[in-house]
Amino acid sequence: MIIDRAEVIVTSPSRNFVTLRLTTDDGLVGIGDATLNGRELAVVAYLKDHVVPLLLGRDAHRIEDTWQFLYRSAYWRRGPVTMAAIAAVDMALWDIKGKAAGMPVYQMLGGASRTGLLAYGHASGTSNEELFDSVRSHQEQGFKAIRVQTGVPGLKSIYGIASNATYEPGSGKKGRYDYEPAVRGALPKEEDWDTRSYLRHVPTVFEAVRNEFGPELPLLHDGHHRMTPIQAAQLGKSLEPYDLFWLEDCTPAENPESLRLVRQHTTTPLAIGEIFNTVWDYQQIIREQLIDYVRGAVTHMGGISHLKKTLDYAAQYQIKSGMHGPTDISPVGMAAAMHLGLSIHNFGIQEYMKHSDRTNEVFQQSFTWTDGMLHPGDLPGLGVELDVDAAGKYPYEQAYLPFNRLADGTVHDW
Ligand code: EZ4
Ligand code: CO
Repeated sequence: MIIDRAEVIVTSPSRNFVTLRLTTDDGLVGIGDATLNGRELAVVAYLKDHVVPLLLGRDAHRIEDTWQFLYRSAYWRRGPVTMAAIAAVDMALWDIKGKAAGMPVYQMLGGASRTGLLAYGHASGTSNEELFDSVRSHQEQGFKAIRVQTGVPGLKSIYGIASNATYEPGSGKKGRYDYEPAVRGALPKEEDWDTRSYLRHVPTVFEAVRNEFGPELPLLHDGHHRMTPIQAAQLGKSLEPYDLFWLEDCTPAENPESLRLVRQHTTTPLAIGEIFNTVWDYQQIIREQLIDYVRGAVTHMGGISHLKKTLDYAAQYQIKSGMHGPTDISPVGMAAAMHLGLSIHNFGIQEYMKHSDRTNEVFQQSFTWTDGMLHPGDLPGLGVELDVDAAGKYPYEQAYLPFNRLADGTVHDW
């Protein structure tokens, strides 16, 4: 089973996606997600110029050896571009192995450890009424756990709030925060930020949500790296009465020491790592039990093989998975997350945002969504097919994530 074709396919149905497609000499096709939001073409170049030539002629069965070869032979290690490229190769090879074996990938990872994956959706609003509507609409869609993001009085525009986002053209649907459709353009959009206003306002919103929806509903919140350690400690403490499932990215992720300080002050569970790339980024915070959930994505953590190693390590410390699942993870990356999540023992929760109809036209999927639970389905491999003709209708368009400035113009973490 020799890899005799490797193509990199860029498509932008509602946002940009990068897919690696491998074909073997016996005609099996595997696909992997290499999407790095806002920096997509860097991964395309890495794959086309430096990975594709190394793959041709290799045995498609040798997933671990190919991973180690791509990681170690480059000399330059880690980083989002390299690890997204390796992730795509890893996913595509698991897809091929599944098809060769006639088994869904989760079966090859040890089989199902549960019947389905609890998933959380994203509710948001600039006012409490709008937020409550959004929570209700997510409950109507079946979500049993909900992330809550709120506008802050005095701030014009905050990432994560639906009403600030563009609307799906012609759909009549309310805007979504996640920029699907992505905000196309040559420059990132600038937003404003004030941490003190945020820290004052957020606990009042969680109190209102608990009063409205009761104590049972699991609630999550994403701090999006905006706080200093002591501010994060303050927020974690002030949210304790509202029993959060997790507080995500409370401080910038580069400095693991920050989390020690946060931990000393609050029992609010912490989730970290959507921008991490390797087990080494997690090593200290897992060993010192500074987090409760690993947020890494299969797409950005070197694929199924490497994220599984990370999650197995975390399992020793009772730390669970909370894999990143925004719409900038393609349906291929989401399927990989579902196979991994179904098989590991220490699954926690899966982030899930529905892709647009156009994205679903390009990526034909077999996962199911039943009563708030995801399941990857039982087709051999990952269970996702890329319609190359449909993909070709939507060429790449430059799009950026937004960024923050404080009132005095200082660039802030966001
Ligand atoms: O900002 O996916 O938890 N989810 C998030 C996301 C990320 C984007 C980055 O590409 O924080 O919305
Ligand atoms: Co996040």
